[in-house]
Amino acid sequence: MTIVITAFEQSPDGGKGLARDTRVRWALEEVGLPYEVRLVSLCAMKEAEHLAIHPFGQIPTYEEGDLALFETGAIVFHIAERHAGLLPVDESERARAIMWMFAALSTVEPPILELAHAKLLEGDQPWSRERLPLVRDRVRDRLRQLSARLGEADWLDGAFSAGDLLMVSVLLRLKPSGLLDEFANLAAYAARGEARPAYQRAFAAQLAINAPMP
Ligand code: GTB
Repeated sequence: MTIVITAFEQSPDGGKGLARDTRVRWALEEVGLPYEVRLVSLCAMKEAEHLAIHPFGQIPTYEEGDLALFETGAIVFHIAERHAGLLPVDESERARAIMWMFAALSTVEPPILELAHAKLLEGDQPWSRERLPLVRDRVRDRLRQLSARLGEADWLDGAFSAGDLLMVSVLLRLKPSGLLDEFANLAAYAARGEARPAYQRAFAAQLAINAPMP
C-alpha cells in the first residue's frame, strides 16, 4: 500500500530540514519503506480537504490505505511498531525507547519551541530582549539534564531507536541558537543522528523541494 505524507509546498526554513516532515521521512528511511509526498500550501492546510485529515491544519500527515494519521509522535510510533529497526524486541527495552519518544516530545521539545516562538513571533515586542535570556536558560536546564543522562553513550538507551530519532530531531532545531554547542556530548549525539544514511536521504529529499533557487 502506498504511503503518502504531506509536507510544506515551500518550507519557511528554506530546506534546513527543520519542518516536521523530516522526522517522518527519516523514520520511513530507517525502516526502508518507500513513500510519496503531497505538498500543501499554507492556504490549503486550512481548507476542508486537509482539515479532514489534520484537524489543526498542519503538516505532516500520514496516509496508508484507509488509515490517516497526524502528529509526528503517533506517526513515528506507528511506523516503528510495525517495522524492524526503530524499537527493540525486548519488552523492557522497547518500553524505555517509547519513554524516550515521549520525553523528546513532551519534555525536551516544549522549551525549544518556546525559544523559537520567542524569537520568531515575539522578537519585535518591547519586552522580548528582557525575556529571551530566561527562555534560553530554560532550554539550557533541559539540555544539562539530558547531557548528564546521555554521558558518553552513543544513544540514549542501547541501540539507536525511535527515541533517538525524535530526540535528535528536536535538538537539531537548536543548531542556529548556539545552545547545542554548549553541551559537547549533545552536539556530537545530534551529529551522529544526522550522519545516519537514513537521515541523509530524508534531508536530501526535503532539500530537493525547499532549496532556494540559485
Ligand atoms: N505536534 C505537531 C506534530 O508533531 O506533528 C506539530 C505540527 C506542526 O507544528 N507543524 C507545522 C505546521 O504545519 C510545521 S513543522 N505549521 C503551519 C501551521 O501551523 O499553520 C513546524 C516548523 C515550521 C517551520 C520551521 N522552520 O521554518 O524552521 C520549523 C518547524
